[in-house]
Amino acid sequence: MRTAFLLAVFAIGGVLAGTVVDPAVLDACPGYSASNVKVEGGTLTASLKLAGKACNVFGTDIAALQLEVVYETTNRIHVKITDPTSARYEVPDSVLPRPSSAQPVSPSSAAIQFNYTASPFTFSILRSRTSEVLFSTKSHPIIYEPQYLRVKTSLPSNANIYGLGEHTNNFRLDPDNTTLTLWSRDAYGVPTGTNLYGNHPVYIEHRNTGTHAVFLLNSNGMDIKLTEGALEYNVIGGILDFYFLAGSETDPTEAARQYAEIVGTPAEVPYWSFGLHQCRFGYQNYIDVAGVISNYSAAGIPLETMWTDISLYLEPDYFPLTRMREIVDYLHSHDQRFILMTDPAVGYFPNSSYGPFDRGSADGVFLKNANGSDHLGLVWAGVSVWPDWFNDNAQDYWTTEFSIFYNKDTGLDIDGSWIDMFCDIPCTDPFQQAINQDLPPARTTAPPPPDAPIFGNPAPRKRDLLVPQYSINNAAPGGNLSSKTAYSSLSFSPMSSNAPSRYGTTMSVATHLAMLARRPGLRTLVITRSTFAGAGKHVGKWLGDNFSDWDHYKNSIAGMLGMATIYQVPMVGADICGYAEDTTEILCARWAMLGAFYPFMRNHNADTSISQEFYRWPLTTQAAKNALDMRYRLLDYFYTAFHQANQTGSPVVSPLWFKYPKDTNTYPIDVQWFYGDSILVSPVTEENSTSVSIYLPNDIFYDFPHSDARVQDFEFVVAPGVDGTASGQLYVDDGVSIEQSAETEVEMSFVGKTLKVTGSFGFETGVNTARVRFLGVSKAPGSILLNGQAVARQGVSYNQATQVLDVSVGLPLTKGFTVTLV
Ligand code: MIG
Repeated sequence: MRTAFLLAVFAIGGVLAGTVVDPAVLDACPGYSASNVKVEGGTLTASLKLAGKACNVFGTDIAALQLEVVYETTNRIHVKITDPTSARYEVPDSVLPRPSSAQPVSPSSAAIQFNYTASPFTFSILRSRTSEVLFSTKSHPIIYEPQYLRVKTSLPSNANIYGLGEHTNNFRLDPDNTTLTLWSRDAYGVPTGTNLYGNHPVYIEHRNTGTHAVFLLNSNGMDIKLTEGALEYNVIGGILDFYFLAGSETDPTEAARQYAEIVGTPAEVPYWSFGLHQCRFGYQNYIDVAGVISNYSAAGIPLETMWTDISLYLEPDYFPLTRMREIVDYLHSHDQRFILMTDPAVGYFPNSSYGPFDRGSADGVFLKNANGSDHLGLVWAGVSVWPDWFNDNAQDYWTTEFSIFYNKDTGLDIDGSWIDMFCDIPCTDPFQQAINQDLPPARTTAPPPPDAPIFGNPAPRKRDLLVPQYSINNAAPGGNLSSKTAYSSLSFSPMSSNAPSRYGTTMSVATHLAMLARRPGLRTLVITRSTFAGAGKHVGKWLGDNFSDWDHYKNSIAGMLGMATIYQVPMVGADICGYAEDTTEILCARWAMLGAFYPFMRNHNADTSISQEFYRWPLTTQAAKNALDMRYRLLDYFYTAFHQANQTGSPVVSPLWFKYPKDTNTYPIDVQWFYGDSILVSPVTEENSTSVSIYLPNDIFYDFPHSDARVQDFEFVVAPGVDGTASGQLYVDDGVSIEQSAETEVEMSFVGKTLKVTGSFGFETGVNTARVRFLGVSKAPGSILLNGQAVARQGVSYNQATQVLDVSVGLPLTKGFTVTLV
């Protein structure tokens, strides 16, 4: 009961009023006229003056504005409109460092152009080569008031717009009738059509003629409206700060990469992050936690990371530190990991010498009210204060608290971090509200004896469960997941109205740094719910409190695509089997398979729902094992994709139209996706269904090879497309270090009849390339040459029915090789 009440309260915060305005009123505003236009190379500046009687729709129209346009790269134009007479809020560099400003490029070399009319002032962005209009404010005056900004562009009819999240709408937004509200909100059940925790004011528009992107760098609350033929921003503060990205006429992934040039490419995460994570809110006590770990082993489902939620620190009697330390040690000695929730709220205990509160107070790091007193709010620990991440001492404070609470010798030696929860209750009287809401929570059942035996029964199996089966395409994982080397093996400073939308991102940065300080030189994993543009550079994201139902199962795919493909937050996944309400054996089985193709694979559950670990039902156990078998065989393949994302911003998962941009059938598809560069995933999406209708673009697709022999060595799979060629990459390193002293980067290319494997082989993998599997081979080749030498008969097997040809290689991955089918 208590939980339901709390959640209802949490849902109140931050909802925009949703003003309805007659568009004709806005279009009748005077707009501005441009004068004093100066052009110097790739820079244009102008003064904008109100061009008629102010319309004062939501305040007073600002009379004079300043325009600055910079051709920052050949693919990027930055358009900034500011009020020269008063300082308006701009997203600080510490939240989003601007791309380094080299010399502006000459417009004649740019792929897109900024055009304008002086009076009335309107502007448009055109593709240079074709003069196609990508963005145009024509006939829609700009409105610029203290708390209202409006820019409206026309769009082609039935435009293909993706992004502008976080939301749970379809991936392709309904271009005729959509309002997207951006304003961080703890939205239980992540309802469609409402604002959620993430704020990413960027869209990619895809046309038959090309793909471009538009980013409005503004963290104020906003409504973005898509009506037939137009897209309209309604922003409640800040400035107009647009980045227009040319994308490409042929390759949609270019738009994604160009956006990464602004917000940064995603953080590299440890190799083990791609293993299976198990979590829940409501584990009863330490015995329960240990039992889950044992039961996963007993069921033969390879669990990589065990997570616990807030109960662990709210209810120390149920989770005694010594016993939790024993569990963490156990996990580590079995090459498994541990992650614990960290909320930013610090219990307000001014009179009881509580270290985290006392140290923060001494350093003055907590958010303050206007009168300088601590800003008090209410969350799980009771009345609380919050670090102000813009305070100069905040990072040291957070790093110190992490080093104490998560000390490996005396505290909990976490391997990654999970962060959550700003107070978004209107905390008018947090002391009374704490009493009303029974916070911090108190249990009616007694804690278990502190010395109960754990890990006794059933006997845990060894971690060789994690030894994956053979792998396909450009990689085969060997050894276990975690030891890669084994095979080888409020009153913010300053308080501002849009602070909540970036609190999460600034906390993410602080947490990332605090984690790095604990284990210098090693990568870490930080997962959060609240994100602003640029968050992916520091953290991964889970998609919030979904429900255990088929709609949420299905729309998690669009959610993942939004984060990973558009917003550059690719370490993303939804709560597998569903967070709130009770899951079912079938739903959880299907979701285990779907979730095996999220970048971040975590089963997580609410405190009032039934248990849903994958081993709870036979069907689900089997589904999880099958799915994990595939996922782990593809680990190096996906790890390679992630490394490339870190290098260039190329997406780790993509919608079909990213690969088949001319195929209009692919534009609305958001229940199929590419996992990495070449695996098409098409899950069953209906309950009680055992088949699925899928769309296959005009190309050659092969069934994912079933597992057969257990191979720890690498296996390459060659799957030619319609043009008869195939290509791929493999990246291998030690999986954990930030600075790598040795890396292996392999290129595979199959052209004509020859597979060439080339590259640099600095990292000592210690394993072989066991074999190459060629798909779609319609007849047995006469002979096969490995590095020019005929391969002996026993090294070749061909199956006419499946058209699969396997060629044994057995060479260490220390140099390239060629295989020729003659
Ligand atoms: O009010 O930490 O989305 O994953 O289990 C709920 C308890 C607070 C919300 C998170 C959820 C987590 C829960 N938290």
